[in-house]
Amino acid sequence: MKLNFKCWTALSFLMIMPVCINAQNFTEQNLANPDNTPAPVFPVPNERQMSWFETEFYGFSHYGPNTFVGSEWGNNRRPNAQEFAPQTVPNCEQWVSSMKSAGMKGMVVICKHHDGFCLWPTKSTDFNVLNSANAGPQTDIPQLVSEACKKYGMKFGVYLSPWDASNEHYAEPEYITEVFMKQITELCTNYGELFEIWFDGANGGSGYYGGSSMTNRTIDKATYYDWDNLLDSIHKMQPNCVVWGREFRWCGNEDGYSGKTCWSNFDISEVTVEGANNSGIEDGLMFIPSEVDVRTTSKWFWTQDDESNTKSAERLFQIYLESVGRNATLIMNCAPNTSGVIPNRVVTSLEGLGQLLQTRLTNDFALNKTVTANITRTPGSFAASNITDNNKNTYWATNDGQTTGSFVIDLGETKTIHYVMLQEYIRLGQRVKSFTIETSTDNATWTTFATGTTIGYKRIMAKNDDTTSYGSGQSARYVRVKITDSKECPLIHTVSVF
Ligand code: FUL
Repeated sequence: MKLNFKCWTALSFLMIMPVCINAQNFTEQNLANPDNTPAPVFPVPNERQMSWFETEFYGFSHYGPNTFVGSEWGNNRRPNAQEFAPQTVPNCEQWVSSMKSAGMKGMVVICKHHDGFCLWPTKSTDFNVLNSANAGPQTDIPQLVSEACKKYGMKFGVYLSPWDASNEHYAEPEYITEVFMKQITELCTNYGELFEIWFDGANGGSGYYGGSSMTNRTIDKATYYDWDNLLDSIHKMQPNCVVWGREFRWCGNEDGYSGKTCWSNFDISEVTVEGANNSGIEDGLMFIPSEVDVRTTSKWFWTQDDESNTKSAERLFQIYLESVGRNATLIMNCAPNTSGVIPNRVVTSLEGLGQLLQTRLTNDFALNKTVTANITRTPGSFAASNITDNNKNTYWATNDGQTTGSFVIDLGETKTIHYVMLQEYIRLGQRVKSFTIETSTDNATWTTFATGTTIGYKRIMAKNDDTTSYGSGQSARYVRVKITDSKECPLIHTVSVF
């Protein structure tokens, strides 16, 4: 009797089990979703943001009257277009080729800084190159840079300061309709495709260089520029252009780092909160990823003295790890001098950075290597081998509700490794909250390489997350990544080992 009962119990278990397995595995598969694609975890990026993220690293160039008088913000001078006095038309090809040598994939050109001087022949104000000195009137900076970008296969973007410290209409509605919007329209229609438009958040309050006769120069930043309509207008003219402050955010500092925890999720109302800018907001409702802006020297505009502050290639590499390697993009300033070129010292550091990126982050030991996961989403095409197939559109996933999982990459032979790069399939939302990387030479004894929190578009982990030096690395034939917490099932599209 006892035996029979046991038999029945076992039999019923066996009969029920396939149903349970089906119930677990087929949750997301239905007629509308035959591929069992995981449901998105919102917010998710738009196409513009995806291709902006993939640009990863690009430059900008603070250049204008400030270059010739050695100031950063105009310093309350009366507007004088003659201060912009290049002896020859600047060599914008040299700007772009130097940036390319560093590994950059695009350039954002300063078209108007806070002083209000327009580096192109705009119809919106007389304070522009046409009234400048020497070769100034022949100098249409966005034109020259966009041509150079085309020639060197680089993306092209523009920086336009909303704050205009010299325009007499600033702080009045006329400035938006008759000046700012006209400038945006000229830049969006005359120079080809833009990938990014940068609107600086700086606002110097009363800051009218003409001085005391003008009062009431302060504005309400949240409403004055009519951001929502501005965004629509820009996208009508430039559908592939991401807009500063709305589609990407300032990282919260100008020292070249994003938070180790860095969510692309954010809320517009937090745009000015420094800490939030740096780490994002885990449950933020909008996808507004981080952009790190940094100088190659210590000032935004060139001065002779500041050349001695040029950062070394190693320091720039560290900045790269702490920005691109922390789920942000990196925009690096390379200020041209009065001769219209980026100084040699800066070029040397840029080239050095390009070489470091080449030698340290291109030879992927994991490419096409075998990957074994402890759990894989079924049915569907979510195999662990997707992680090393060099295809950004395939990914490994776990089943719904399974917020942890691990996989082992077999490098085939023991290597000395310095960096592990991880990428989530963020088209379906950023998910991972914590992970651990371990290595082994025998697939039995494991040593921790590094632990981290968020991954996002890209996370590059150095040993012990120490970005300060290249170090001696760690011996590894097997690399194990454990996702220890995630908002929903983790989706990992690539892991590279260098
Ligand atoms: C800041 C500006 O005030 C600096 O002059 C520079 O343009 C930098 C990129 O952004 O907020």
